Amino acid sequence: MAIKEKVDIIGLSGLITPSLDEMVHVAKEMKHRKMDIPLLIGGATTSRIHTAVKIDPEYDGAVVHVLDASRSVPVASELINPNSKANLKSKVKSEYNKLRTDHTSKQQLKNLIPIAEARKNKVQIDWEHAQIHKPIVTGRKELVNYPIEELRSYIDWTPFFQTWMLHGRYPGILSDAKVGGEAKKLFDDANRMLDRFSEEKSLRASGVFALYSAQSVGDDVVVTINEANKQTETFHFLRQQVRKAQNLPNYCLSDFIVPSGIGKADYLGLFAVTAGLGLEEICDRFKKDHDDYSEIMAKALADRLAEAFAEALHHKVRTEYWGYANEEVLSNDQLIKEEYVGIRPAPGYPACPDHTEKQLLFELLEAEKLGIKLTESYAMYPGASVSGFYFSHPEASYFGLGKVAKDQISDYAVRKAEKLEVVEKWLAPILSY
Ligand code: B12
Repeated sequence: MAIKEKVDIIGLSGLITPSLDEMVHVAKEMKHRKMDIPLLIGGATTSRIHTAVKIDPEYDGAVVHVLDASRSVPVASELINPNSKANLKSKVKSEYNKLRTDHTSKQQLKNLIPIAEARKNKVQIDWEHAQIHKPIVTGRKELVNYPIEELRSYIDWTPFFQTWMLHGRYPGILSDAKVGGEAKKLFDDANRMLDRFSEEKSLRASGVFALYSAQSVGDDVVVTINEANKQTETFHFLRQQVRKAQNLPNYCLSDFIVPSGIGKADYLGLFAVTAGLGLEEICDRFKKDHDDYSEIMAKALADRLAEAFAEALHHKVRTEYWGYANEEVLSNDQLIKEEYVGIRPAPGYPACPDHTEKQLLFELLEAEKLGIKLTESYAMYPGASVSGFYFSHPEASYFGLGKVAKDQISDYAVRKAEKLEVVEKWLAPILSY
């Protein structure tokens, strides 16, 4: 297509890790076809270092990582100007070459400890005395066509303005001297569109969650999905391997669930929500009217509602379905700041970067029944969807896994009964070898 249309530049955008591998594939394919069209790389999950180490070596044409869309105009102008194109290409190639060399020497210096040692330094929780709350509702529960009106109060508006490149915190941004006028107009338009979605029932939200009894077995968490026949399934987690300062543990999410030897029952929650049902049809209508503004607005609102739904459902689970925090009283601001007990890490986030764990999550939740699909590269469709786990222990906290070593990944592949190279492919950005 790009060759047929004689395009000047190809741009690739990556939101989640699996897109990174796809970008390497595209670069290889372009080389194979002896193309010379410059390749621009951008999006939340991309980085200069990944572009330099993984993508640039696969393509002889110019490969440029652009951090911010506003930078793409000057870079694109240089790349289409015959006088500056070659210069920029050789400048970036040599910059990336240096980054690759520095990266290799830094990798060798990384201060990682053996996984056996990291496991000994797990989070210490006094399980003997821990109060574990049995959920009021166990098993799987669907929430079909959840009212959008109820989700509105859970919206975190600050990222909404970031989508429109307006920086500042809500609600202050509405009266900001510089961007206040524009922010207010966007906010009013957004609320009018939300009113319309509710009236027409054109945008719909559905979700599902499940609460299962669970125990940790090493770095894994085993859930019993059928108490009668004792059918179990296992979620696999990774442990921090960087050498820690004294008294700081090497975290793993399994540390927040009762270990199997203690003889107590604990619980793990699973969830998937979407607020993107019907969005495609809404966007098609806007496209037909060449109304780009409304199309972007609809997508931005669906993303906000998905996040709001994740927040609202977590709130309901804590206070009603699981009920371990039934006396919780928090303002919306406190909810956004996550000042509640428990966490809801999502596969792909820094504490559990393995997107492939969504496979089992989706199977157990039967999320497809709600209209949420998992693509072959573990992205969710509709895009405005979130899925993850609920941990209830008061000491459960978010953390960044950081880099991990081969000893852990080899063991992880065995636990997942997966080929090492497959595991390495999906976890490429966190491998330190
Ligand atoms: C909003 C958001 C969401 C929304 C919307 C997602 C969507 N449909 O786009 C929701 C809530 C639905 C969501 C869900 C998920 N998310 Co999310 N999300 C974000 C967040 C907070 C902002 C992304 C965003 O839209 N930014 C605004 C846009 C405008 O910025 P941008 O994408 O970076 O693009 C800018 C530049 O990068 C550049 N650019 C982008 N592309 C290109 C291309 C070219 C060629 C050029 C030149 C420039 C360029 O231009 C833009 C403007 O400057 C990021 C964290 C972050 N701060 O980046 C996480 C983030 C992307 N999400 C993440 C994850 C893991 C997920 C989930 C998998 C979690 C889960 N298990 O549910 C799901 C996946 C959803 C799916 N459909 O599969 C991770 C990805 C990590 C990874 N390495 O894989 C991030 C980085 C958070 C984190 N720190 O861990 N997410």
